[in-house]
Amino acid sequence: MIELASGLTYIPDFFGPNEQRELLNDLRDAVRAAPLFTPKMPRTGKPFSVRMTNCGALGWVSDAARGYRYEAAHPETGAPWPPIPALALKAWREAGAYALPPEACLVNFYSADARMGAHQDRDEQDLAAPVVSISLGAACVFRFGGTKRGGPTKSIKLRSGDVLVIGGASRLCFHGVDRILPGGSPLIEDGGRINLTLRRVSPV
Ligand code: MD3
Ligand code: FE
Repeated sequence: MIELASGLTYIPDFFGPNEQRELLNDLRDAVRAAPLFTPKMPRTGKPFSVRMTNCGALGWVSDAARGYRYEAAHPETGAPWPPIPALALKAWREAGAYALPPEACLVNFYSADARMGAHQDRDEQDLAAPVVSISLGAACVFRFGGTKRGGPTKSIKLRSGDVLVIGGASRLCFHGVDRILPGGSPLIEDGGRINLTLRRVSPV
């Protein structure tokens, strides 16, 4: 376990290869039930380069008309989100160590050329709860800074099986994914990357 900043804990290789495969299999089931969609920026409607879906009681969605929000149903099928995979719940319990269970599990799919610009995650009303992030497949360059945009940043490589816990003073830090790195993990055939983030949404 490595404390990258106050409240930002990095746990390399939290999941071994067998658990990574089991989690990936559960995610294939989840995507069958809740197909990937492309979130759009509020107002402009500019598409994200990441495709996504969700598991859990609530899922994060975004479109031009209504912006960022959590919803109980898939934006295209109207169906409830599938359950959060058991191994993701294990990471929440063991690494997140928060008294209440997660309500949302965002599932981001990165193709080799996808990225995520610097942002804060503040659509959740319970900001006392940590966010637990799980990486699968290709490695990426993850960049994080402080709570003000434009301040100093650091970057680390996130690899398949790694877990990050973001809480405390880091909960509102700016962060993003600079790029996906080629040739790391055999887990996902086409060089893609998956990131899961487990979150509490409702106020306590
Ligand atoms: C720091 N995902 O879904 S995971 C996101 O790899 C997101 O897909 C990235 O940023 C990804 O919002 C980074 C690590 C992470 C996740 C949530 C955070 C870092 C965070 C929330 C607050 C602060
Ligand atoms: Fe984020």
